[in-house]
Amino acid sequence: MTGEQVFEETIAKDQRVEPRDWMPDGYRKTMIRQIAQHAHSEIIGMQPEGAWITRAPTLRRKAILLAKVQDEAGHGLYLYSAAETLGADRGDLTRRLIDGRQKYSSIFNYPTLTFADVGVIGWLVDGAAICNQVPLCRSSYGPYARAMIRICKEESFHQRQGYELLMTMMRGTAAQREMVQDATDRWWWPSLMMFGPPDDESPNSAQSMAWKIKRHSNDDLRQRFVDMSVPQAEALGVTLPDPALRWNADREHYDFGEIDWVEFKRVISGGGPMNAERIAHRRRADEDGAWVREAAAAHAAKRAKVGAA
Ligand code: FAQ
Repeated sequence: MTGEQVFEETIAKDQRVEPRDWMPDGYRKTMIRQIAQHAHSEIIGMQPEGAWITRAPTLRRKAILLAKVQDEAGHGLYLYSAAETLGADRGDLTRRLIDGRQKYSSIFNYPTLTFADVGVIGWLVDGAAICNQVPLCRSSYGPYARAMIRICKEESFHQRQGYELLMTMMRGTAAQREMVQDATDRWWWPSLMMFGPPDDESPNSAQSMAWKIKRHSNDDLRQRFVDMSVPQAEALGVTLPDPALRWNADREHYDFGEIDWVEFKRVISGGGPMNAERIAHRRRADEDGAWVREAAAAHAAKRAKVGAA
């Protein structure tokens, strides 16, 4: 059998493609694109919540938040390693991010204005991430699918910590309840955008689904997330900011209003409220870390020389 036939059979049989296997160039390119965007999202995604670490209201909340943000860093590094199994270079991927040649999730281009945002990010953003990523545990590329298993377990903890934080605030003062409602109002629509453009405007979906990289369409996962979130909002006592949101007994799903796709396009092309700041911060961190990478490389070269002698 040719490499191509083996690849086709692997996909047809729902088995995993592994790094040394033959794969079409397009498959490799798509996987590098998706994994890199995902890794960049985790790394840039440290910033909105990271901004609250020094201002967390109690030691307990600070410890939880610190652990969560560290987890995001871990996910990013884990995913860059998965991209490296496809021949990508980590430094090159970082440069592409900083130069605006590769994307990261639109959601991280919004500001975190109060501590309630930390709770709402856990509830809605991690909630959406889980919804999108659980099916990716069955994605056809082995290293990515396996990375997703661990990442999803940690995202579940993140989602619960967010929801628990919001529950606590909702039991607090009227001002705290208002903060939770305000944060929900600001994050709800951007969370729905995390699932990507509508199916009929998603250029990558058909091929990615044929290759079993994606298991469900953008719209199907978005609907799943809406259905999951409505009862959670009710239990919490907040209103989701969508007057069109209502149960549709025929479809057995919630109907919801029109997403502002103009805003989505603006944010993914660099025009969101925090795009410039997020990238500037990442660039600064990269420049500040240059000496560490140089020192590590020099040390490794020295050791290799000693080893060779
Ligand atoms: N933002 O043809 P499609 C997290 C791009 S969770 C920015 O539908 P595809 C955890 C798309 O890349 C967030 N760009 O694309 C966390 C494509 O661009 P290109 C990360 C978006 O790939 C929580 C173009 O639009 N999760 O970080 C977005 O088939 C809390 C056309 O779109 C993942 O990355 C968007 N929202 O489907 C961390 C999950 N949507 O390169 C910290 C893995 C679409 O062709 C705190 N990724 N685009 O120019 C996926 O499942 C998919 O890549 C989709 C997009 C569903 C995101």
